[in-house]
Amino acid sequence: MAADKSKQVMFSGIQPSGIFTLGNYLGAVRNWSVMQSDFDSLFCLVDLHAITVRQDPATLRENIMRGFAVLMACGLDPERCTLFVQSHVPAHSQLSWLLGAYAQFGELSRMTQFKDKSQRYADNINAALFTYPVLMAADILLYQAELVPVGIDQKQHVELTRDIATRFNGIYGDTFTLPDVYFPKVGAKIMSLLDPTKKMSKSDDNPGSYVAVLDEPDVIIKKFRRAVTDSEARVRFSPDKPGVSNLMTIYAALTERDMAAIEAEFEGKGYGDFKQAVAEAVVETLRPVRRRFLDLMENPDYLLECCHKGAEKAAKKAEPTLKLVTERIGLIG
Ligand code: AQP
Repeated sequence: MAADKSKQVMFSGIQPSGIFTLGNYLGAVRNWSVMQSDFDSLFCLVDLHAITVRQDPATLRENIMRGFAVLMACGLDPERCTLFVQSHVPAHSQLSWLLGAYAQFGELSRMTQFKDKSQRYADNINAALFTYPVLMAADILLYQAELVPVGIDQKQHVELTRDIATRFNGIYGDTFTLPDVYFPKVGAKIMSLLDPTKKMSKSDDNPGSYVAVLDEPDVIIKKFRRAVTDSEARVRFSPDKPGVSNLMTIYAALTERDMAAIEAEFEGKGYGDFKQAVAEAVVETLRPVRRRFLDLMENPDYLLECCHKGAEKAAKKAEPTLKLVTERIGLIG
């Protein structure tokens, strides 16, 4: 059903929330960039997901363009993958509505992200926040994706996608491919620099808790200097040292060293040297991303052209599944 039959289909998405964090980068976007040519890859800036939290229209517009530029700056190449904005392909919303009839209230109520976000945004627990996972299922199933590379926090949503697809296939016969989730070996859950028991999150009120992909080098160095560690003053990977272990994870993901090698490298050295080394590795990784981003933002016409071409490609790939689903359900064409 996918357009390019010679390769497996891979799909993933990210919200245009203004800031992309080092967590988004290591948990998701960097791997998308590395894997894009090995698959028939689709990557989507999920603006319809972003409106489940109240957005200022002018800021949202700007964040969508900036988000698209950051994805390209991180290495997503519109010639090698299908890179697009979710709302430009109406089939996502159409399939989401149809799939809503095959998702149960009980299973949606159990989604951790819904529980977290309805606490955080208690004055705006809207229906779309609740049905967010159904739209995510539509995003994935629309392209018959076999692989969904995400951070660990999205595992539950991919499992629900499989449950919805299995239910639909059980009623109407084979319609959807069941997607597998893919996590990076290191970096699937980067923790907050200030509270390493919490996920690094762009909506954290304290910007010191996250590194943004576009942070300036001196800001990054300062944030790592202030990162929470412990009083043992020994670089060691252990569950009872969440702060140090998180920094080691970041360093491991960027330098491709294992934990034993990192422990050996910093044997007898204090946390000051260690934090400096981690910060420098992050700065050097993000420096070219920032440079490419600034270049791309100089050329909004080119960005828009890439957006529209990506949407055209995605819409073509989406068409057969939407047609099949409407037929299976019994709607007339
Ligand atoms: N801390 C993280 N470590 C590893 N992976 C992460 N991801 C997010 N945070 C981390 C992965 O990034 C991809 C895109 O995420 P998203 O923008 O759709 O939203 P999110 O998961 O809700 O990310 P945030 O930063 O935590 O946003 P807010 O603060 O708005 O809730 C996903 O693959 C995600 O797993």
